[in-house]
Amino acid sequence: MFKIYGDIFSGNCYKIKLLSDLLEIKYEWHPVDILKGETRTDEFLQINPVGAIPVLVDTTGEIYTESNAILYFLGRGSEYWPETVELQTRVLQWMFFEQYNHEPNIAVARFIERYLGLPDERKEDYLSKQKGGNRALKIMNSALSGSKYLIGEYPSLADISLFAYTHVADEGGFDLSQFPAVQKWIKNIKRLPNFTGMEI
Ligand SMILES: N[C@@H](CCC(=O)N[C@@H](CS)C(=O)NCC(=O)O)C(=O)O
Repeated sequence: MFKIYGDIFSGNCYKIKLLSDLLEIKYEWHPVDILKGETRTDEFLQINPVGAIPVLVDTTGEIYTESNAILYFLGRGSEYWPETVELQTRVLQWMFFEQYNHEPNIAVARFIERYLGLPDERKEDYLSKQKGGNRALKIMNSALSGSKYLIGEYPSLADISLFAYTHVADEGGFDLSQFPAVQKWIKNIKRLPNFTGMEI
């Protein structure tokens, strides 16, 4: 059985759990508390020198890090990874967008609010993330106004990757009611067979 090291309320970790559940892949969940510094212990750094979760350990003991790379590892060959190189490239395009334009704004604002309780010394940082986060949501909303999922009429790894932090973006101060196509897409993903939320 695979081992997943993660924090279920972290979108980067939850996306691995969600895809595993959708595909009925069995795993053992190993909780890691980032606020207690558990990603920076010598023991953890042996597993991932970057000092971050999620981490996936496969049945042979091989270690994989970076959430979107792990999605690829688990999802290639499934209905969430399209067959043509053109569509595969579109999926990757959205997954890189997630890590560069979306997550650094939305996940960080949410971390400051939900995990740290929006302390005064982080308020400026928090507010600076709103513009970029709203811009990322606007781009998604525009794409989703023309199709049911990000790359067309079927869900892909791009949707799983971006769903993780988007569906809880309100916890970082983002108003999803401004993005109706994104809200509809969230509902569609929640209706996928075997969908599970941020609970373990
Ligand atoms: N690009 C990485 C980001 C991983 C990441 O930043 N993980 C956070 C939790 S969401 C973490 O482990 N932070 C703890 C730390 O930096 O010590 C991925 O997609 O997996």
